[in-house]
Order: sequence, then C-alpha cells, then structure tokens
Amino acid sequence: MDSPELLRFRTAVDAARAELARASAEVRDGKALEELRRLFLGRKRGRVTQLFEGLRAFEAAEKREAGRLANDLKTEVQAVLGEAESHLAVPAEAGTEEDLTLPGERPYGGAPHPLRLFQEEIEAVFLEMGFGIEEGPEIETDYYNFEALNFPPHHPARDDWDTLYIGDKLLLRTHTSPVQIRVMEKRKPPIRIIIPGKVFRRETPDPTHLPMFFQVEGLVVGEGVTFAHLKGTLEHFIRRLFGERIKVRFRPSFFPFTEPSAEVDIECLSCGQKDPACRVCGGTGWKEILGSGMVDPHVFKSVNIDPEKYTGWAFGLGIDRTAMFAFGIPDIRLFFENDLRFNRQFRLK
Ligand code: FA5
Repeated sequence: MDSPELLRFRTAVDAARAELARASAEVRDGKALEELRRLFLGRKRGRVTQLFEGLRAFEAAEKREAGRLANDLKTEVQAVLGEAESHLAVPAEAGTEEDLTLPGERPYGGAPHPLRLFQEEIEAVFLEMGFGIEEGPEIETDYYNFEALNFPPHHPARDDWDTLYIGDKLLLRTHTSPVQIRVMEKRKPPIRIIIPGKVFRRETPDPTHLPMFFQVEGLVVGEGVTFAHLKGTLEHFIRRLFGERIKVRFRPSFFPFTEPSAEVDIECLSCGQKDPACRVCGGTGWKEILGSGMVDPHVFKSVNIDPEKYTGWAFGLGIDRTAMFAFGIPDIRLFFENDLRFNRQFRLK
C-alpha cells in the first residue's frame, strides 16, 4: 500500500505530465520553447526540480519509487523539449536548402543604353549609303562653334544656341556642326560623312528639351551636289527609321551656315495628327526632328574649298528627340533617369 505522501506524489507527477502535453502542443517559436523549459526544469520553481526536492520527505522505502517517478518525468520532459526544438528548426533549414526544381536566376549582363541603340540604327542606315563616321571635341572654341559657320560676332542668330561658356575662349559645343569645319579643314571633297556626338545648351529640361543631348550631323560635299540629293537622302533615311508610310515635310528655315535651309518634320506619331490638344505636337500634327540646308559659300571659303567648283549639303538631327518618337516615349527626360526598368525595355532588334 502506498503511503498518502507517495499517492500525492504520483498525482503531482501525473498532473505535471498532463500539463507538459498541453503546454508543448502550443509551442510555436523559440521563445515559447524556452518558457516551457523553464516551467519544467527551471532551477528553483521548475515542476521537475520541485518534485526532486520533495523526495527528501520520503522514508528510504518509498524514496526509490518516488525517485523513479520523478526521473521518468524528467526524461519525458527532455524528450518533449528535444522534439519541439527539432520541429521549430525545420522551416529554417528548409529555407537554406537549395530547391533544384526552381527556375534558375538569369544573370543580368548589362545592355547598351536605348539612345546608343538608336544611334547605332541611324549609323547603320548611313553606312549602307556609303557614308563614313567622324567625331570631334565636345569643348570647342568660338571660332569652330560659331565664327567659321558664318555667325559674325554679336550676330543675333547666336541667341538661338544658348551657350555654356568655359572662361573667355572655350565653350561647350551647342551643336555638332563645328565638326563640319574640322573635317573640311583636313580633307578635300568628295566628302560624305556623319558625325554623332554630345552637345550642350543652357536649357531648362522639359518633356522635349534637355541641356545635354545627342545630335548626328551629316555632310556631303562634291561636284554637282544639289538640294535634290539632300531631299532624297533624308527622305530615304527617315523612311528606313520610321517605315515607308511615314509622312515627312520639308519646311523653309534659316541657319547662318546653310542657304537655302529647311527643317524637316515628321507626322506626330503620338496622336496620328488627330488630337488638337496633343501634348507632344501641340496640336500641329508635326514634329521637327532636324535642320538642314545647302552649305553656305561663306563656310566653304573659311576652309579653302572653292565654292565655284563644289557644292554641298548638311543636316543636324536630334537623336534623343527623334528616339522619343521612334520608341513612343512621352518625356525625353526618361532617357537620363537611369531607371533600369525603363532602360531594359529596349533591346537590339
Ligand atoms: C542645329 O543645331 C543645327 N546645327 C542643325 C543643322 C546642321 C542645320 C547642319 C543645318 C545644317 P537646331 O538647334 O534646330 O539646329 O537643332 C537640331 C535638332 O536638335 C532639333 O531639330 C532637335 O531635334 C534637336 N534639339 C534641339 N534642341 C534640343 C534640346 N534642348 N533637347 C533635345 N533635342 C534638341
């Protein structure tokens, strides 16, 4: 027959075991697990610890049985804690394991900027037509940017090119036209080149203007070169870029270095010439993409080319502005925001 003390001890052990089952079922995280450990094995108040302390009250005869009960419970508590811990560890381990069934991550190797792609398309069309490619400096002198191009000092036409000066003598080129002069100084006709490059103007950025943008210049000089060549070549170029059906118009204009001069417009691809409130064309239905004209005889004189013998034509196209229309982009500033989500939309054809 168990003594009343041993009976109470058994009841206490059973109650602790029931509590262990209930509490362990609710363990969801490491913090709860630690609390469970303290509840049963805590050094002062832990259920198992207290049961062991209670052993002292037993006579030797019942001490062994009570000790066995307490020891069994302790083993059970440790097993339950170990089990709970391994369950908690499972999600963490699964996360670090490699899932070979997932699709691989494609490394991003970089890509040319959309404006570079567009410039290459332009170059390809002119290379096909037998043009060469030249380059020139971005920092220029007043002579090349203006004077040799038939802008006398203080001529009001200079105001059309809001210039950024570097001290008294140097400036950031406002167009690619100075490279016409540099090339004609070095080479005699026949000349058939394009000149892509960066240009700078004192402008406030807006949806169609940038203070730094790209142009591509064209220059053809030879005997018997006429305005018909200018028109035919530029029309062919524009149709190669925008498709055969694009509407193109030549509009009389003025540049000091060409005479006669024409600006070239293409139909507004944003509204299809239909929206009187179109934000891209302002309701006119047309967008200017380039300036052009027959090389002025004064320019030939400044590079010692005989204007009686040779004639020529030139053009200057805004690469960024034209790319806007080609890609259907509503705001030119998007090209320079360095937003990879924007840049990655453009790929070589
Ligand atoms: C010129 O710069 C002349 N040098 C073009 C030229 C060359 C005429 C050879 C005759 C012979 P213009 O300032 O219009 O012209 O600029 C040419 C083109 O550059 C414009 O048609 C437009 O497409 C682009 N452009 C001009 N200003 C800006 C700007 N702020 N932002 C972006 N593109 C611009």
